[in-house]
Amino acid sequence: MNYDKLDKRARKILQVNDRGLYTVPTKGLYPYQWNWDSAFCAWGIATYDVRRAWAEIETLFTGQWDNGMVPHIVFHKQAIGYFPGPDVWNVPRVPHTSGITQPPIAATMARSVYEQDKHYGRVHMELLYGRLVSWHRWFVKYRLHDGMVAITHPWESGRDNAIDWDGAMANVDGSNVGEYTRRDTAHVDPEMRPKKEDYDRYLAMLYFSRDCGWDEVEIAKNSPLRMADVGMTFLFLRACRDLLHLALELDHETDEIQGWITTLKGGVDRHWNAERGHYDSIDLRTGEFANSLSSGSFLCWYAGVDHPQMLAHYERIMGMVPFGVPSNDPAADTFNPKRYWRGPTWSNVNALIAIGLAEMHHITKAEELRKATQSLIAEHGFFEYFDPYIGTPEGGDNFSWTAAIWLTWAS
Ligand code: 9WN
Repeated sequence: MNYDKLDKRARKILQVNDRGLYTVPTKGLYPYQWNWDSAFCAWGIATYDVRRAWAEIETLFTGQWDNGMVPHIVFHKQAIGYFPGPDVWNVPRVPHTSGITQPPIAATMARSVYEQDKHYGRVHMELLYGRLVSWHRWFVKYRLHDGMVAITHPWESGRDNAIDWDGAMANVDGSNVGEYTRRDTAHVDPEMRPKKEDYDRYLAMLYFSRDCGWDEVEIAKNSPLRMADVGMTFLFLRACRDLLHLALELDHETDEIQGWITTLKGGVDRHWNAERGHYDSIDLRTGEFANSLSSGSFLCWYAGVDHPQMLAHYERIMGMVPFGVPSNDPAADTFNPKRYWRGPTWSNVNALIAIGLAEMHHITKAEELRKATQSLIAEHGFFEYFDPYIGTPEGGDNFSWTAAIWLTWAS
């Protein structure tokens, strides 16, 4: 396998998806700037152009709301092909944005970009730091429940149709959203995307929050779905640790961030589903565990959390599929190797899981996962996700975060 050629191909993908100061996840399917995609892109771009990597993150933060929230999509310019677009979200600000957030990995990725060239990055990091703190404060103020991070919409998790939300989604009424035309299924095989009944509910949740003026207090009380997302808690804990590191580096006060970390560690304990023996999401409307072992649970190591039972689950699951980590447990009856976050393997999640495993001294497992992901991309291309049984590519092609993951970790 010629890796030089693949490095070039990865850069080419990031360049083709470059819209000047931000990168779209892939042409057609996702024509705007997505939050955690951009953070991954910055990490990747920093391997060859640190200046452009800073621009990526800074452009994302042009979408930050006055209350600190960084939205999941920034609609810099009108584009065709995506639904729901800016007209549906109807957020009264410029640039137009969506009204929900996404996994807060920006502090983590900004730290990587900074470490690539500290001399050049110092001023950028100083300027970004306050914005990162205010986003994290927003999470702490509006989204922490017993130290766990709550989502109000599956899109916030970044793992849209994961099985974690099945129980809670069943309680969301999607019957009144009227007619609409999906665009995603025009780009990708509908078998690989969420079902119509999921989309109806996604829209019902969007309309609820929009119609109450994005009032987080009202959303916390009455929105149709509120889940403590195990993946978000782990990623936020990791990001707070990285923010703490940056605070020390820049000589800023650290008490507040240290307090968040302590609170989040308590949340991690709350996520433990003792009956099933793994970290799990919780439906905050009913207080019940989701009883789902999805890839979100395996982000524990990335947050600096180890547990022998999590390792045992990991070994069992990785023994069932040649191309893991599957986004759902292959032993679950909800498992589907094609449908998006209900089975397929995602290279970006693999990178985070493996980096966490290595940091927690599970070096061999981390390296095996890196090699497997490497061959998946080398043999099948820079796709959005892959079939964990046969490795076939799925979803969008020429995918930015897959290219970024190749450059930073997989190659
Ligand atoms: C909704 C862009 C995004 C990713 C998410 C992934 C998918 C969007 C969609 O694409 O979500 O945000 O329309 O399906 O689930 O993780 O950020 O790549």
